[in-house]
Order: sequence, then C-alpha cells, then structure tokens
Amino acid sequence: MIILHQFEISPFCDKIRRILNYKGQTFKVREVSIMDTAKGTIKKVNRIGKLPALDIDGKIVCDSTNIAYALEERFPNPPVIPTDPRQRALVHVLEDWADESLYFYEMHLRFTLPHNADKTLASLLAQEPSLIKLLVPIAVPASMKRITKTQGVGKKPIEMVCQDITRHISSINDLLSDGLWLVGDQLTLADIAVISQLSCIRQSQEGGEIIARYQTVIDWMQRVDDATLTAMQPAA
Ligand SMILES: N[C@@H](CCC(=O)N[C@@H](CS)C(=O)NCC(=O)O)C(=O)O
Repeated sequence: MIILHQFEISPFCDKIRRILNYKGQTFKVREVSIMDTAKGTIKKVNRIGKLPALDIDGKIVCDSTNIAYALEERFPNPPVIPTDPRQRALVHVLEDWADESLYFYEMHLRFTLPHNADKTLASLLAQEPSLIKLLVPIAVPASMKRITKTQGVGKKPIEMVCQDITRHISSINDLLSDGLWLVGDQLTLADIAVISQLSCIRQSQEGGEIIARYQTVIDWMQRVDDATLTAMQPAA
C-alpha cells in the first residue's frame, strides 16, 4: 500500500501526487495538520521533518526528489526519468531549479503578500479548529517572510520579483519552442517539478497575470495537467 503524508497545498506534495497518478498507482493520502510542524511531530514520520513523506509498504521515503527516484525504480513504466545521460542531467537540473528557486517565488507570492495570503491561508486552514484559524494567519506569513528574506527573494521589491518571474516564465516558454515537453519528446520529472511550482505561482495575482501572457506555457500546463491530475482516494 502507498500512503502519501502531505500538506494538500504544498507544491512538493503536488509533485508526488502527479508522479503517482502518471504512473497509474493508487494511493491514499494522510493530510498532516499545520500544527504538527510546530510540534515537531512530522519527525516521527520522517526524520527530515518535512513533507512529502511516502510510505511504500511500510517503508518511509522522504524528500520529493528521493521519492521520485524511488518511484521510478519501483514503477519504471511509464518513465519520468530519461535513460539518455544528457537528458537525464537536464531533467535533474530543471527539477532542482524548480525545487530550489521557483519554490521561493511561490512562497513569497502566496504567503507573504496579504492580498494572496488570505486565499492561501483559507485553503491551508480549511480543516483546522478555530483557535488555529485565529493564530496561523499571523504566524505562518511571518515565518515565510523570515525564510524568503534569508533566501533573498523576500528582500526584493515586488517589481523586481515580477521581473524575475517574467524571466523564468519566458525561459519555460523558450524551452517549449520546438516541442511539447521541457526535455526530449516525452513528459518527464522536469515537467512535473516545474508545473508543481508554477501552478502555485499562478494562484497569486501577480503570477497569474504574468503567465497569462504566455500561451505556449498555458497550453503546456494544460497538457501536463491532463497527464498527471486524476482523482485520488482519501485516507481511511
Ligand atoms: N526539498 C524538500 C522540500 C520539502 C518542503 O520544504 N516541504 C515543506 C512544505 S512545502 C514542509 O514540509 N515544511 C514544514 C517545515 O519546514 O517545518 C522536498 O523536495 O521534499
């Protein structure tokens, strides 16, 4: 049995749901409470203390990249990691760019700008008790602000952030200029990692407006969604 321990709104958890869906694997999800991050109880499931964590037949794998490679080994068809060394390297570099760069833009836009944060926090807190609904809208944006300031994106004025994002989206647009997918002629982990972050960026007002200018990117997002989004079973 496969159980995904997740935060529904995390791009890294979205990435793993998409891989599992694409590979045709049925799985259950266990939604973790935001309070478990404060209490440190995630560490009981996963020693890194971050989600996603995937339980495959009782063995826990953590970190979305490690999970992706573990799933590829266990369920090789359809593949998401090319065997050609150059394509494989490009997939790795794009995945890492999505996870380690685009992630901070989505965090900054969705959580720290008040006009976007209201919507994001409403989804994050949908299942939480009222006291948590009261405290988290103050604590979470403040904590995300600390993270993005240390990383650097959070120190930039919004015009510079939008300029960076435009450069990122325009690069995705150019990578798609002669094909349907980011690397090679099949969907790969690169497409999945990038769309997981881009879908979050698109939920923000600024990200949505920028992406709307790039029809090639919008068509590609639809293509990846069609291949990777299907219904999943709620946890028992
Ligand atoms: N590199 C990790 C990043 C995972 C990550 O940052 N997860 C966030 C949610 S988006 C998390 O669990 N945060 C809780 C915490 O840091 O306490 C991966 O790819 O899995």
